[in-house]
Amino acid sequence: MLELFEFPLSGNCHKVRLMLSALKLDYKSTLLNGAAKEQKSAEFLALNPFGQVPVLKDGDVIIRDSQAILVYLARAYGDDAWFPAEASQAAAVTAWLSTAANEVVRGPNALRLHYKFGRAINREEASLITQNLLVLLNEHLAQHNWLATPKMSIADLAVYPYIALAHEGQVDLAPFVHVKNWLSRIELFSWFVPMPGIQLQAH
Ligand SMILES: N[C@@H](CCC(=O)N[C@@H](CS)C(=O)NCC(=O)O)C(=O)O
Repeated sequence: MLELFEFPLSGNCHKVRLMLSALKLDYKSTLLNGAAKEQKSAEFLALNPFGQVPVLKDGDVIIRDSQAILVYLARAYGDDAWFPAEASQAAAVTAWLSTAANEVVRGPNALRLHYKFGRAINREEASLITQNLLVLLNEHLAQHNWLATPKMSIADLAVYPYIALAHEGQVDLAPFVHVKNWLSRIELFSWFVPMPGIQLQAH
């Protein structure tokens, strides 16, 4: 059986939970105790030398990094729409996976770590990155239902959690109507699963 090593309050882990649910895959959830730094134990470092969750175990296959896990699940268990094989669409999806690992992490994710968990950050820089990202996302989503391709893909799941959790970093999404509508479209899927902190958009 698939095994997901995770923290309940991690948006990176939530991406994976969404994908597992969308693909109707059973899995064992192994919760790590972040306060006790269980992710830095020798046992866990053997799975991920970076000492971070999420990690997915599928038999002998061990994958670290939420974006990589989405790619793995799409290719191993999903249909082509999740991560298309066609070159330009694969590149478009990958560009948004990079955005999830870069601007989303340095912007809304950093602000949430600061305001919810007390992490020291450069607040001015994180706020600027967040505003730029939201303006860009809003303009893009004014023209497209989904981030990368005509159908929903792993690009949408990779970006979703930390935008949906942005209010925990004191970010107001009210001016970004198209972003809110996109969150709502994702939350309307029957397979959508919530996580603590996510306030569902009004439908
Ligand atoms: N690039 C990684 C980042 C993973 C990450 O930052 N994980 C956090 C939880 S969201 C973590 O494990 N933090 C604990 C630590 O770094 O010790 C991914 O996308 O999975």
